[in-house]
Amino acid sequence: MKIAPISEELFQRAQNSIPGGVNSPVRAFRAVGGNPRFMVSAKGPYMYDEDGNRYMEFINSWGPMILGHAAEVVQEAVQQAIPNSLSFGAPTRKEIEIAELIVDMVPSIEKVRMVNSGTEATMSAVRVARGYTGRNKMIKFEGCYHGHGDSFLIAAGSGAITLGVPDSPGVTQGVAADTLTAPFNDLEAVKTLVEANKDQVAAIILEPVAGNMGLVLPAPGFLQGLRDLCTKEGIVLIFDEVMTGFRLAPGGAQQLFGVTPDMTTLGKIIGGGMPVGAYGGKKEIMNFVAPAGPVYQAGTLSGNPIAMSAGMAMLQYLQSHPEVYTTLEQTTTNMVNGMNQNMQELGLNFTINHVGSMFSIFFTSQAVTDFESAKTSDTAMFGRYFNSMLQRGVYLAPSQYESLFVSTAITDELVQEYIKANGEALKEALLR
Ligand code: KE4
Repeated sequence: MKIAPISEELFQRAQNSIPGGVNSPVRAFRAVGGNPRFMVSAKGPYMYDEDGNRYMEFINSWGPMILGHAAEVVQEAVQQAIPNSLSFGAPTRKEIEIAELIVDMVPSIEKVRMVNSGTEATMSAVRVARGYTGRNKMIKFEGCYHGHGDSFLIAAGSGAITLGVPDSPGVTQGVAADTLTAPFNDLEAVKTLVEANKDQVAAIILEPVAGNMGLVLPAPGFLQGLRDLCTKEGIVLIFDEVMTGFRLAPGGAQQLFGVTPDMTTLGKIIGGGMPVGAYGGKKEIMNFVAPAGPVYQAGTLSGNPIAMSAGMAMLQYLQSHPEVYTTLEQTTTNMVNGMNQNMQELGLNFTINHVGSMFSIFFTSQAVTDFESAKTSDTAMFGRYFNSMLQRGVYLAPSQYESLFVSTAITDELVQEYIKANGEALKEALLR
């Protein structure tokens, strides 16, 4: 039984000085019950909490740790950069080098601007799309999450679902009026919205593989249909690859599915664990960004040398080791096969969605293809399952509406350990 008295005490103390005791809502375990574990270190496949408990983990810091925690290649790059000061607020060679690498790796990107989070990336990309087209409206998809920018907190995914406040207070009616939503994978609904708002839609933004309602794949033809619609209507197609970028392939989901957006937003892996986001796309669009063009966007720590060192090391490794992606696909497939075997033995037919090194178990027997079907999941049972896995030393995302991530640190032996824990936890979750 993994008890965590120090984490319990720290969580009580944290709530006196930090809203909800955490610096990002989903970390608070509100969706699964119990109190969060306070971590002190992590290495490879493991995280270690204040009470000395060890967890094999599948959050990967919500994506960045694709090579496992404290990967040597990233650690060394940061350690070499630190003596040269942490930030200049002036241009550096390293920013050019990482921009050239991103242009080389991501099919849609001809020019790229570094920022400090995925939220900054998506906020900026939509502003640029509006400035470039002179139009105001944006179409997003129910259950997709693009960070906490006002325009996106409409039928948002991730923590917004967990908190049960899909339309967050503080988002004005004016802002909400310019955000249109459609069900994920429903191309006809998008066409109807575009027709009803002729020449008013600046951008369609989506996660090409949705990870924030749990993992939901694009239906065959959906991405290409959006691509064709945007080309026909002069709408900027934005792939939010904050989660899928460098995760599903060196060139992200757009490389995997062979559909090229006009703009791409990036985060997570691009910083190797440091706070980095980026947005980029066609030159003719990106040349609208200040100071090259009139659309303003700025950031004190954008492109800072430590974050660039971490990100550069991570991306260079991934570009020069493409075998990482086949390894991760095989490891994750083995995990999924083991889970399906467990469910067969227990007479369960919950839905597992999987692509590359991302997967989700939905506690529903329905196919999960959009937000509505994802919400048929039994979140109470998920909460019991989550806590049973935690007690077995397996740390999962504390919400049904999140994806899980596999790192290269997960060995065949750990796959077997995971499958064993999964079987026991499913059985236990059924009983209570
Ligand atoms: P950040 O501002 O959290 O760096 O990125 C926002 C964002 C944008 N786009 C996509 C597709 C994302 O997945 C995210 C952030 N993802 C969540 C996990 N579902 C971050 C975890 C959290 O909010 O603590």
